[in-house]
Amino acid sequence: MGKTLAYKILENHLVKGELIAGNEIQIKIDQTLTQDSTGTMVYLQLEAMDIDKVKTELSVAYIDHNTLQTGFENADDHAFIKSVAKRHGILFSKPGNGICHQLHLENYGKPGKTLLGSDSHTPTGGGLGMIAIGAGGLDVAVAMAQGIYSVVVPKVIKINLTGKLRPWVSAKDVILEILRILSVKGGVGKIVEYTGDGIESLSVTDRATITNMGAELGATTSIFPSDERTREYLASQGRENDYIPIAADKDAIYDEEINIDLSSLSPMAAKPHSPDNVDTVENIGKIKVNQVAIGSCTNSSYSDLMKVANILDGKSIHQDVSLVVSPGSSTILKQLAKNGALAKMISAGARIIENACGPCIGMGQSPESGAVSLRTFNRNFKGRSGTLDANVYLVSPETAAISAITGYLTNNLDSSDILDDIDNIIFEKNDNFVIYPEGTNKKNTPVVMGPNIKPFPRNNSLPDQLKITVGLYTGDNITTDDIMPSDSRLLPYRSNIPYLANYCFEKIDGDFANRCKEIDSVAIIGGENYGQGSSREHAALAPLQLGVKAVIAKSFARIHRSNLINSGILPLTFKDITDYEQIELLDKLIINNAVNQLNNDYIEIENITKGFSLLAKNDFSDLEKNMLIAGGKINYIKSL
Ligand code: MIC
Ligand code: SF4
Repeated sequence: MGKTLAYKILENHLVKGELIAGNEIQIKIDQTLTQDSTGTMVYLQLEAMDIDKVKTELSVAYIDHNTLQTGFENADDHAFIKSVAKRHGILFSKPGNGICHQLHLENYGKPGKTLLGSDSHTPTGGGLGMIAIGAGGLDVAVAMAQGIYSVVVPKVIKINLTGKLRPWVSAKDVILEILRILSVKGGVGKIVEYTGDGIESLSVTDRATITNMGAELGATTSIFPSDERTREYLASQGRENDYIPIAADKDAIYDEEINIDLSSLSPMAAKPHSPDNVDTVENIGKIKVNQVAIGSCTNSSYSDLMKVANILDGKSIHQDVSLVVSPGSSTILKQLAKNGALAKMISAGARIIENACGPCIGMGQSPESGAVSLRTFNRNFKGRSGTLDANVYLVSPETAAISAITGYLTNNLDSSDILDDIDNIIFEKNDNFVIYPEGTNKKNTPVVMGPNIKPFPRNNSLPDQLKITVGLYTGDNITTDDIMPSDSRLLPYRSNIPYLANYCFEKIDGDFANRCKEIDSVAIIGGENYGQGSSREHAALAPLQLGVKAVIAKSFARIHRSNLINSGILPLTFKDITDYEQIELLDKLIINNAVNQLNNDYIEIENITKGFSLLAKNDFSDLEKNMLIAGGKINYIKSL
């Protein structure tokens, strides 16, 4: 029987377990990446594991999220990460070098390898034919310390692409169409694998746009084969030696199949406030636009920005629009500066901002009250732009640029304007933004720790009787941005969980943190896909700080579920989802014989206030049970 590409790479990296969908396996991790807003926790945890050198082939620490240094906090975090990187043989990418995923694609990703990153958009690397998975920080720290990662084998969906995109339609429209079909939970427990004649016409950066936003499907990862286009891309980055061809077998069996004819697609947009709320630009109509933001790890490649520069060439940005552009990397910015593309954008009235995540994570450029903001980013969750009443639409670079000129959401399909093909160029590299770890070691490099860096909270082992009170009752698709909001005000406190915890669920229920302080042990009730979005383990650590011991939900997003378990918080799934309706805020719940019940098929929870019992599924692997009993992953590792 033929094999999928995903399973071929997993098989090559199998350390323990059987490669059957639903089984837990351990795989060897070749590379890791961290960024600064999750990185401080990762490196505090790595230090707690007391290792000498990392066990991976390559580990990179990027600084790209918290680059707005309005106080000492962010710069202190950068200095901390730099010192730990030196101690353990980790490559350090300085602020200003660019966005982690774009940089990793350009410089380090390799077909056939595995990459684990403490950022949910790590699957960007799938555009190069690697298995690139986003995970919680502790899982990445363990992967650095031990070189392995435990994962439940996902099913594999095949997306068969045929035909060729029309001018003004781009890779972003492909992934928006897939989000329209599958929704933000359609990829949970799955790897999305792309095949078909259509992929030949997609460059590696187009493919990376598609695999990047596979995160929004909830997928474990997404992957394209490595082919001639991959070789071309690696050669343009001066890395042709890293090329190997790799693809699925012709007769590979998939769990599901979707066919998409690229030539039938039109420009699309994800409407407020979810990446799967997708329609065509034409159907949405000519809405007036206040802000256009181009960049992020989804759409900040050289070819994306060259298209933008060519569309803006000789034109003027509409007087009511603020256009901001953040290039993906220093190499791209340098190239745009040298070939005159940057001048074209500036002449048109674009604001060029730092090569960093910036507005994508609310680090500046929040739009005006009630604004319509078109963004080439990957998430449009309510409030993420930093303006609670903004309406954010996710679009392609082409749609963003033309709309910035007209001042309204524009589909330029019928125009006679031709978009030039972007030539393949050889990028000029320099290493001035990178610190290599050679020649340093743990003994001669002290950890540098500013006053804002506080120890992370640790849980206690699971008690035999768990008495919990419902501290929050939420609905479907709660995001990690809802749980632990992130913007320029809160991001500087990513290393200070006690402070950050005061803002937990702030946008949904401003009383939550104070309520928790009145309750001993807290339970949260959630709907479907609880914890979708970011990999930030702060969405587990802040609740842990507030005494949350269990989340009972209809279903969970993959990374957040792992983060809860790593923190020793029980993520329990309703056996019968009608029980969700029977629970109310402040109900008192008891789980008797909690430890023993982890051996049963279902876990019984008594609702003392309402006088009934409900069942939760016991869907934990043996390793997960051990971590829950120990009160989290670090406690478990230390107990071995
Ligand atoms: C995001 O896009 O939400 C982030 C910010 O990159 C997060 C990581 C974080 O919260 O630090 C992610 O996607 O994992
Ligand atoms: Fe940065 Fe935005 Fe990408 Fe997250 S999604 S890594 S914040 S650019």
